[in-house]
Amino acid sequence: MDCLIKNVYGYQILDSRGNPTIKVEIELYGGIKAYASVPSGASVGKKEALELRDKDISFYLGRGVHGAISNINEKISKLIIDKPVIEQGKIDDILIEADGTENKSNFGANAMLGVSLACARCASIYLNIPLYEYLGGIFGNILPCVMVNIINGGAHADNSLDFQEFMITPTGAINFSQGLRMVSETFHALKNILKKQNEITSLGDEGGFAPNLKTNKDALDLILEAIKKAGYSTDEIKICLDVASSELYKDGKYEIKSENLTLSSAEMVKYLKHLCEDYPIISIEDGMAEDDYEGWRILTDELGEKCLLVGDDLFVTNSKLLIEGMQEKIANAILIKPNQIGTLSETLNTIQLAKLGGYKTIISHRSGETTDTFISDLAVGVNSGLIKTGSISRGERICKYNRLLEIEKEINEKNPYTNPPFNYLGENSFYKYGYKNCSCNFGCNKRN
Ligand code: 2PG
Ligand code: MG
Repeated sequence: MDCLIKNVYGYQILDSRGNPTIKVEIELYGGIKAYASVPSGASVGKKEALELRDKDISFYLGRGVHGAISNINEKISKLIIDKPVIEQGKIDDILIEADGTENKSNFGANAMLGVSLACARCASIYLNIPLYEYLGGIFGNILPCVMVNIINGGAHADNSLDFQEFMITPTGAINFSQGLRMVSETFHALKNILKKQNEITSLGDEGGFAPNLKTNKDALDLILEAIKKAGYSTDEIKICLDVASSELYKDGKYEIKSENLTLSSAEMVKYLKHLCEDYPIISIEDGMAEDDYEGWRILTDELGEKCLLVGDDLFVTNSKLLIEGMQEKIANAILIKPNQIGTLSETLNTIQLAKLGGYKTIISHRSGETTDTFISDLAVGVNSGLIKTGSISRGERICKYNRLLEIEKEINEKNPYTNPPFNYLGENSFYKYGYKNCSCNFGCNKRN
């Protein structure tokens, strides 16, 4: 049968930091071939599924992936050859069962994810439908609102900023492409401001600028200036943070080194609350450390009504941890990174659970990326409403935005009659949750 898997082949490529990662090719008896590549994080949550590395220091400083690749070519291939590629759930179940560990440490989550994603892409080609449609059917048609990282700090840059990501999000945009334009113009305005201040304009791992600013507030002030310079207001563009605070948490305290502060959980919440009062911040990711459940509780009580509180290290795309979080009533949104859990089916399961529990979902890249655009299709397919995939620079980030532009065009062509609501959550919602397709005479060019 044409849809049966004939061959599975894993091989090494490099990610955006120049470290080895995995690309997988799936070939069907019918002749179709498809590929998927696996990203890699720098600030990795303790409970993430295991990324299998060789640890041979003489080869790529221990970051080789030969072991994971031979698991694909010698073990996983035998398990799924001759299986129908359209049975994603069964394929993933086979991988999970044969791996047999809680954290995918046998095959490696990198090996499993490459195979899992390549199968989905192959199935979509076999069925002759776009990947987002394969994932979401005709129901998957909301373009996500972007959270764009324009200043990098923490583990992603060699500068003095404690917070890992300072992002902007175009809440005033009426469709995806207009939003992208707004953040691009702001990114370039920021570059000009930095140049004028003789600050370095070199880029961090995710393509945002990595200036040596004294405090986190200095970064926020610069962003406000850039928004204004680009001709927008803070009604139209808001700020999102990834504090990545597991990295700042030492012996039960949060160390904000740039400001010489050592804070208890309650004090850290106060610090974040003040930032939200002083700046148009609508989303805080990992505001508290992955183990600090009590801190998360205080944070959620204080800011849960006004701000997206996003669990990244806290939930690591793991449905069990998400359920625990829901029971504890902590956070109100989850970052979704497929390589944190290791298969597409488990990723979809966590997304579904989040939606049922009223938690918002943000599909996310990793800091070490490839030019694979799977997450763009995933964001539309599951109507995530939000995506974070780095800055408006560096090819491995831009390709995800460009894929979303393509999808936007395709959806517009298919359903030009659909009435585009401006904000799914009503006028008073504090953030934007995606765009339905928009007929362009409705106002997309309003700002021209
Ligand atoms: C994060 C991610 C992506 P990393 O913390 O959210 O921005 O970084 O891939 O290094 O974990
Ligand atoms: Mg994060």
